[in-house]
Amino acid sequence: MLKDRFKAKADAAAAEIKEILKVHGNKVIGEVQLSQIYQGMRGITGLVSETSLLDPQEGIRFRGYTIPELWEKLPKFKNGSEPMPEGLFYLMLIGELPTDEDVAHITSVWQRRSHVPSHVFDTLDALPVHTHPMTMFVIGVMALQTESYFSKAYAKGLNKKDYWEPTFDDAMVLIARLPRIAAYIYRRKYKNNEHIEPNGLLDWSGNLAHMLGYEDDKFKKLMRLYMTIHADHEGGNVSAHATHLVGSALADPYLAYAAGMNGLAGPLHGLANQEVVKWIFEMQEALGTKQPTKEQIAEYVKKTLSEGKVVPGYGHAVLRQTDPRFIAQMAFGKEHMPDDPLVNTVWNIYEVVPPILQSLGKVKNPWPNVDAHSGALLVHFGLVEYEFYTVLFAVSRALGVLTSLCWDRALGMPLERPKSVTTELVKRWLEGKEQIWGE
Ligand code: NMX
Ligand code: MLT
Repeated sequence: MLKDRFKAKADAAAAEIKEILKVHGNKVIGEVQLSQIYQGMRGITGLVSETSLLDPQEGIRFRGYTIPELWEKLPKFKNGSEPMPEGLFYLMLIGELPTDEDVAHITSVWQRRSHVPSHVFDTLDALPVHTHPMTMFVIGVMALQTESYFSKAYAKGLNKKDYWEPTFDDAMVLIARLPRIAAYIYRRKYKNNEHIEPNGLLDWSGNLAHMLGYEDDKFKKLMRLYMTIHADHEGGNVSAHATHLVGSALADPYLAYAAGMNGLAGPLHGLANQEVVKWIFEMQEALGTKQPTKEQIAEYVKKTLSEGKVVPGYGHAVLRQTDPRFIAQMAFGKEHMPDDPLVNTVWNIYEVVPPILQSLGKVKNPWPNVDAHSGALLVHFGLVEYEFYTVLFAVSRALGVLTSLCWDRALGMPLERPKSVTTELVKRWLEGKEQIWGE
């Protein structure tokens, strides 16, 4: 059973970590500079997240595998070339590549557990239709929190050693139900409230595409790609970190995941995927053309910067190269829609923006991130409602942050509570009048 396999892996890892800490617990990792505590804690190693690791040059590795390696090694969708996010979930949870049977098992568990209780739809129906889809999404997740095994078990009295088990059960159920909630929001807001019943025979991503109303096999393929590449980006990104932080107070997985997704809804994080397409549409409008030249794009980028705005989809807090997730989407575009005008505009922007950002002399990474590309692929299939895009990111991100929460609970990770200081204390410390704790 998947649960037993996870528990065996987690017990072995916990014993190993205990031994590492016993012998090496006092070893110092890096040093913290004053500027770092004022500037977003950039570069401070302060978290453990087992599911993936980000290399600034190379990009993300999931349990040691790069995105191209995942394409080669994860089980593929039947008769297709694309791996299934179910396989990545298994890899992040267990730490080993799954077999076809492992993936089929997860698909079938998620199919069986996908029923969303009607009060969740009633809650969504009570919201004004102009509510942003990400706000609807986290409210939908919160309405579903009534189902939490963890909160019920904790209320009854739960031994610390057993925290992981209802967390695992919550993660499986929540992930299984998210496509239905996402699709309900989409159909309610954009498709006259005309809903599409789930198809219990489809895989997790295929069913999401189906319930959204996109039956093209290529769109389903895109959803499998999309759900795989957005799943995780080590532990320090806002959505993963917020989920971990809130989960560390033993908030149940619904509460913790919703907290993370509130962070994902920020324009410097996941909402950047909507901002990219909005920005391109505004550029097209301003220039009166669907296919601006590179010169026109360059002028528009400079105008954006002169207004004190960021160029959405570019830059990263850790990455220092083109995001391999951008490259994976570019490859999809080259294979399936090489002549699409919007996709070609995204590629022209990729040529134009980095030298301009570099010329500012302050942007640490002038290269595109995952969000620079994703919207254009969705527009190609007719999914033009860009405010919805971050909801798709959120469905995928559940795979990473919830497997991490299972690990947090199985390893007995404690309450997260770093020390903060005041500027008054910093000033006294600089004058040598006061010590800062931990020096
Ligand atoms: N356009 C204009 N200016 C930028 C950009 C950009 N794309 N990226 C960084 N800068 C500026 C940044 O605002 C800062 O300016 P100032 O000193 O005046 O405050 C300066 O360059 C240094 O910032 P960095 O250290 O390079 O970047 P930081 O780690 O602070 O922030 C991001 C990282 C991702 C928040 C930033 O690059 C950004 O705002 N990008 C655009 C939004 C975006 O695409 N976010 C999505 C990230 C991926 N995701 O899905 O989460
Ligand atoms: C992510 O996928 O979470 C983003 O690239 C942001 C990050 O890693 O900080």
